[in-house]
Amino acid sequence: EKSRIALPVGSNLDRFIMKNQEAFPYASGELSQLIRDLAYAGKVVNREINRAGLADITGAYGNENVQGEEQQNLDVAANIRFTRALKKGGEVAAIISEEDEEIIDLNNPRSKYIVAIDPLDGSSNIDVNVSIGTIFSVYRRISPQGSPIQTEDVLQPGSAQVAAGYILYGSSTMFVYTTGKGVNGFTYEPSLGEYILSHQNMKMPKDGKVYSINEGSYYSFEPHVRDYVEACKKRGFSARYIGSLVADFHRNLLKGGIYIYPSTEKAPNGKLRLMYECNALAMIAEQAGGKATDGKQRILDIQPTDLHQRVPFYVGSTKMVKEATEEA
Ligand code: P6P
Repeated sequence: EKSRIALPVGSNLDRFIMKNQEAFPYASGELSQLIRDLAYAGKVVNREINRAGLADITGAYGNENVQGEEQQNLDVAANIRFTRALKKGGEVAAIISEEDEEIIDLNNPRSKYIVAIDPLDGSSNIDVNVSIGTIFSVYRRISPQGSPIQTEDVLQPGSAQVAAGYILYGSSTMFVYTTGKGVNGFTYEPSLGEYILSHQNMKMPKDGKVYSINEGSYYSFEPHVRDYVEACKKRGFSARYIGSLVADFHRNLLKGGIYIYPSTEKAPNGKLRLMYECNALAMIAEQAGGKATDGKQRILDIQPTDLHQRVPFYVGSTKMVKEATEEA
């Protein structure tokens, strides 16, 4: 559906949010403020990432996160920045994060929103100066405002998202998000401290010639995945796998392509997390005309059972996702 917002490219995120809010008559401004709070935290994290090489805060933190992964300093710093910004912003009641085993209750009982976030995905790439990203989903809480947070508030299917997006800390830093009326991309201009509207009403090509998958696990893929990889090679498609989900996803969104993290022997449910990686990118993909499944069902239809559950992830150009999964 064509984005309702028509602003000249070059407009900034604040003005876009304001116009977007006008487009939602019932909007009372809390979601707009929440998006601003995320965008602000993204500016702070962007600055810390750009200094990481010098400030010697990249080296492994010595702790492990709930995933058992070495926690990089920046992982921890980013989680603190986003949590603090959302708490101070006052619009979010609770957060689930890749970096925290349990639900983070922000003690904002009057707030009506829940955020699921991967503060810094691909953090193992920090030390080698490869692009990394923040991924976020926003839900409306189900239990009454003022009451304690319930599991039902945080384990909602992706189809219940009221907003989703990512920040890509790449050759330039971009803020890309949707509130269900199309996808819009903003490029950060550090000298102004502003996100400038650079990609209005983004659409993912229906087909593509780029496939992103870790072929190092080829022999532990399911047969239909091996068959699809072979088909891509026979057609001379380009293999592009950055090892950083947001970077691969963003390129495929712009140019067409498919990203696959399938079930493997080591990771029978794949590696990526439903709540704070797959759901957000699945909403962005669908809003841009693409597709996202776990190989059998629409990602956004999956009823979560655990904060940190993994799902196989096929996301990108509709024609490619259909062909790569078991759909005819
Ligand atoms: P592998 C990074 O750790 C990440 O979560 C994604 O950003 C990336 O696409 C994937 O995992 C890489 O995983 O197993 O291929 O190294």
